[in-house]
Amino acid sequence: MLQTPDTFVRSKLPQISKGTAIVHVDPGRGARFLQYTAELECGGSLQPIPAQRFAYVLQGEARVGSDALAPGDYAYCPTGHPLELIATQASRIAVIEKTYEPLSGIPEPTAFVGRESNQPSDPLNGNAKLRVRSLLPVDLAFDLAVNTMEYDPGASLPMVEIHTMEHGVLMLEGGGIMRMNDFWYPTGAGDFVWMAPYCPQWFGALGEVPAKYLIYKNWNR
Ligand code: UGY
Ligand code: MN
Repeated sequence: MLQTPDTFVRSKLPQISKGTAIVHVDPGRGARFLQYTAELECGGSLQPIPAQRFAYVLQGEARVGSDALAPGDYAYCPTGHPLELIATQASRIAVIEKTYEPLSGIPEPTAFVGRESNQPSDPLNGNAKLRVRSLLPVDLAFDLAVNTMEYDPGASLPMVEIHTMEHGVLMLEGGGIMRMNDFWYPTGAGDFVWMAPYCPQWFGALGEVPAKYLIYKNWNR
């Protein structure tokens, strides 16, 4: 599924105070997670939920506990954790919420905040023109992965992938061509893409500036 900003509809969610959500995908569509963009007023917040949450600041500024979050900063909260994310300016936040799948003998991860620019930028399969940053630790306790992928113009995935993981993909910068099944879609900053498990997929960057997306997948289970 490709959603472009001209089709976005704002709605209310109980976990958002003083703000609205652009719900991108949820179980009603067949996804096993919820992804939305929260548009918060100054003072608006994301309230605790009975699921784990990953929140990445797209625009504005927010606070989680005593930590200030700027664009590119993010917070992870395990199920029901009482931490709120509070917007200290009008802000746009990319949010992923997922029911945690426990693993016997391994405790659920604890809450933390991170900064994308502090994470190593690794070439994918040795290709320095396609760089991946893992925003969550390599740890079996996490049942999800959230990465950013940055493609120099002309760079592309080395193969058409088919895999058990599903994806939520938020285009952050630049653009290119996204292949899903036998369709080839022009995609650019602001677009959202959901790929079901086993959806054949490929991306190649076009244009003058690098293309970058935030990508979720179920992981480690
Ligand atoms: O992590 C991934 O599966 C990633 N390479 N998929 C994608 O970019 N469509
Ligand atoms: Mn993939």
